[in-house]
Amino acid sequence: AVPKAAARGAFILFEGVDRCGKTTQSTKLVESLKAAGVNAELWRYPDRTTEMGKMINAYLQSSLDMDDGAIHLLFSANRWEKRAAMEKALGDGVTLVVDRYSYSGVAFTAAKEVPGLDLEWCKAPERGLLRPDAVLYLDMPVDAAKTRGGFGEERYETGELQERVRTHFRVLREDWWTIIDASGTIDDVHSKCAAAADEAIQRCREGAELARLWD
Ligand code: 2DT
Repeated sequence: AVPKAAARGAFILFEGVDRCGKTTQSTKLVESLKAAGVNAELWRYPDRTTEMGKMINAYLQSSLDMDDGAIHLLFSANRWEKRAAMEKALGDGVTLVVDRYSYSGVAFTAAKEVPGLDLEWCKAPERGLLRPDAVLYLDMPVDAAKTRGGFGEERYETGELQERVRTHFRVLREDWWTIIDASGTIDDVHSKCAAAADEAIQRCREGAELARLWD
């Protein structure tokens, strides 16, 4: 008999405003998936380790200034440079848990309210990138996020900008996203994330195909 092709991994994305718990939850999800025998890896965007990522890092830390359109395209290019590697990993059966992606890219640049850089312009360079199998949107009011130790020192870490980011996430939201109230305990939020992740992994095992943005 012809051996059955191994199932592909699932692309599971965490999105949400700063300090909503994405990093904690994505780390915890990978640990629990691995403990359950799932081949899983944690990826994050921006990926600050590449040459483009180093420029993005310098921009976020304000040691480098850049035009708003140019930095937007650089964030996007930082996803494009990893696209083949993501596709390969998923094809090899690795489930990728990803901390931020194109939706952050669009929501943040659009929040700057620069004339000409509207949502449609921001979405265009993302077209053709892999579409996540699941988006776990950790929902939290900006005021509540702020009380979690306050925002840090990086560019974009102000309440006013984060409010506009949250508004844009609401516009970008699609009905297949999983919206999770991020104000619960770490364990509560985790169990909701784990349930949504299991469901996505199952769909991939059953043959769900990888799609592309913005299908
Ligand atoms: P963290 O590394 O703390 O998540 O912050 N951003 C991110 C963009 O403006 N565009 C993007 O495409 C992405 C992925 C969000 C990274 C900061 O960079 C912003 C916060």
